[in-house]
Amino acid sequence: MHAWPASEVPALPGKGRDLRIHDTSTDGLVTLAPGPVARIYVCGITPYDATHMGHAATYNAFDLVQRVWLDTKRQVHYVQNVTDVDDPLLERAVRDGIDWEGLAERETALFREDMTALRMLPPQHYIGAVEAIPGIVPLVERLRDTGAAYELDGDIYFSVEADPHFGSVSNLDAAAMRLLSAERGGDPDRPGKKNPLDPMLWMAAREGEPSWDGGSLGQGRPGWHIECVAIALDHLGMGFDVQGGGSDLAFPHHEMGASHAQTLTGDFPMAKAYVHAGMVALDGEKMSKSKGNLVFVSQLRRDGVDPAAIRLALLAHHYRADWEWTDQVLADAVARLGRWRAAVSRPDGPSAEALVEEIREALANDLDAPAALAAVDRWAARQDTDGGTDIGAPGVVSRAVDSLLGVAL
Ligand code: 5CA
Ligand code: ZN
Repeated sequence: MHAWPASEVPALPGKGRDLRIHDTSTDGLVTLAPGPVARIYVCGITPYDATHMGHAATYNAFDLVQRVWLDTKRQVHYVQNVTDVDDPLLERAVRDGIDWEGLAERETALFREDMTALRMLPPQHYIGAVEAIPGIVPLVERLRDTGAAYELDGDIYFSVEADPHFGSVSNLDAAAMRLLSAERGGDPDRPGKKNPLDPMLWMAAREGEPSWDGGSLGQGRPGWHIECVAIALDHLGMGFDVQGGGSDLAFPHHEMGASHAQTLTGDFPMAKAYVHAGMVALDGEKMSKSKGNLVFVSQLRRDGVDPAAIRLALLAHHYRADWEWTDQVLADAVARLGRWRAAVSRPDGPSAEALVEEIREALANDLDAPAALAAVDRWAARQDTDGGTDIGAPGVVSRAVDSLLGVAL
């Protein structure tokens, strides 16, 4: 699949700091020191509805990761998937009486437009589940042939017991895992499974549903976790720097994915850090397509909201926090954007050298975007009160805010 156009990332004077970020698997901060090319996999959308503020907040977090790396003069190798065939997508297509492929194409196109408007850096490889099937089949065959997977009425399940490290991403106990598995796409109550948590790798063709040739697996379609693993291993290999997504993906998705990859390769760990963004809520409940309590990026854009203000609204919350979208959040962001634009449109201001370092420091410290915004606020306020005569300063601030925060002033 094609991704979306990249906005330019201006180079800044000096060099950024190495990123210290929270890793779910150790529940602590790790300092990542990638090689010249940092490797990141971020789980993409299931395209059955438009991009909402929760998605945007999660992609914003991983956009910041890349901006910090680019500022350390590294290249970034970024891979993202599109879950363009899965139960929720097929169910929505049936509900609305439309073709599932058309639905996926339409919503993926809208996602690209939203990401472009928000100046999110595009992945170098943007891969759909359907186009990944030829790579998925041999992996499932290998798991089955080595005894790490088994068949149940034509479906193939992964045996979580095959991975000695199973549980090391989320560190949950079996009861919590079972609950989350039932909530998030698993089938712990299906009779005949070796372990209730075992996830499906290949689903045999169902009446009225799309299916593909799976070689010795038979006609069917891939499970969710193996989709991301096949794409990540193909384009990044093992031991990549960051596996990213919202906190609802820690279990089962990232736990199972890591187990698939570790069992396939005999290598551990799949990723150096498992990074999870908090959940954005609306009216007291997690924003989700299944509940329908949504604020869409595209709707705000249609209403004339500047995408830079949307981005500032996201940045005003720490990526790990759970937070609530309200009209006030947006109004505050619009006001801040106005103050910043007025400040950088003046010919001079207080020196910006210290400010650039403050933004760098804040982001390197577990992506503390709110602290970075506060530093820019202080610079703008100082320009109001004390003036300042540094001719280049507004330009430096504008470039730093663009480069490190993805906000075009
Ligand atoms: N296609 C899979 C990943 S392989 C999937 O989870 N798709 S999704 O469309 O449901 O979500 C896309 C990303 O947005 C995931 O990282 C998910 O954790 C995140 N996300 C979904 N809802 C929210 C929310 N309310 N707040 C923050 N992030 C969210
Ligand atoms: Zn995924």
